[in-house]
Amino acid sequence: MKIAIVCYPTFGGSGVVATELGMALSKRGHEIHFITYKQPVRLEQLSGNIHFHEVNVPEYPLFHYQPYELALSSKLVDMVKLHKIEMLHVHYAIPHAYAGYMAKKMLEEEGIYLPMMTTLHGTDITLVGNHPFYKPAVTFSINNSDVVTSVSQSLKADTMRLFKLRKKIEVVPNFIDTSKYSNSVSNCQRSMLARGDERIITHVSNFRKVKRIDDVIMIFYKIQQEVKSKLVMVGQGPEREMAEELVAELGIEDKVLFLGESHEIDKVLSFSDLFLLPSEIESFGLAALEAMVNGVPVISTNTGGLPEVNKQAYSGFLSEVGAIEEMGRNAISILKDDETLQRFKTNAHNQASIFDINVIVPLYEDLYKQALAGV
Ligand code: GMT
Repeated sequence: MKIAIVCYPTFGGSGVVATELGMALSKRGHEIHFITYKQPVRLEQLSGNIHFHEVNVPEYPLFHYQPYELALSSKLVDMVKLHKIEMLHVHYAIPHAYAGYMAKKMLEEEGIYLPMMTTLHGTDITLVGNHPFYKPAVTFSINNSDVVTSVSQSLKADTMRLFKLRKKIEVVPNFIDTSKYSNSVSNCQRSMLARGDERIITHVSNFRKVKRIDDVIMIFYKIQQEVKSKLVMVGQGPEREMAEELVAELGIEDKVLFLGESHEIDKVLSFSDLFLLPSEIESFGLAALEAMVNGVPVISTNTGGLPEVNKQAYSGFLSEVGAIEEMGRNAISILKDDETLQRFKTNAHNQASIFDINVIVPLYEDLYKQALAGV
């Protein structure tokens, strides 16, 4: 199949899922066209059947806001005609489903049928999409997609609750390539982050409010009082400054490392003993899955899709949002001895394999086939 993928090309979960999906589909023989404003960060190489088409939005002084949707829908029309693309898959409803629908309509005028799949990732529904400023347009573009998928049962339920939809939603969870996981940790590289007798606790996110970065720091504060440990913070975003200030206030600067955005997340995770994800909202929690595949147990909240990913007292523990004390205690109970930690690590890896790329990607392929057949 010739498939166009529209996504955000940044470090965010939806862009990562879209990129990994495109790369996996290309390995399965499909021709993939990424159409976005920058080459996606995780797009390793542009091979014979992976293409990237940049959407340019020229600055024009009359416009207070540059019309990205217009440029994207025009680019889609051109690329579909040029490369004879058969299927459009947009990730994150805003504004991609809206632009995709416009492209679909323009192509229809020329007698070209382009089925569109919209994958809902989370904040496009729960935070941004639900805002009254966007809601009518988001409702319209979901209802006019040929196939709609969500990344968890929880996000499906939220979407049905928040929007008036006549469209069926298929659940296709986030996935992970378990074959990429390596069990070998070099002590030399690990020692750059922590001493041999210290546990490594990790958090990876875009440091937005919804990730409750202050809770991450406070949970770690509890842990380090009882367990020799270091906290490794990976990512960048609006809450980083606040986090650094809180770390200084608590006097634990020598125990917390801020690495910023990194292309070596798997390496950091392979050294890690525990992952913290105390989010306010999380439609799935790809970061938790990436930790688990590396054999890292997860302390998370029980919000959104997290209970579909992290299993209580097996791959980690789940608590109410803001339950810092409990999350700290649960973390210590995993870290306290090597035997318990090893058991949780093995469980975490086993739990991740449920979401293996070879199980999930065929679900998307089946839906593409149905859309092409007009089912
Ligand atoms: O919150 C993020 O890390 C970014 C965000 C995005 O839209 O890129 O991630 C969302 O999509 C991911 C991939 O489907 C999910 O795993 C994340 O749980 C979801 N984030 C939220 O719901 C807050």
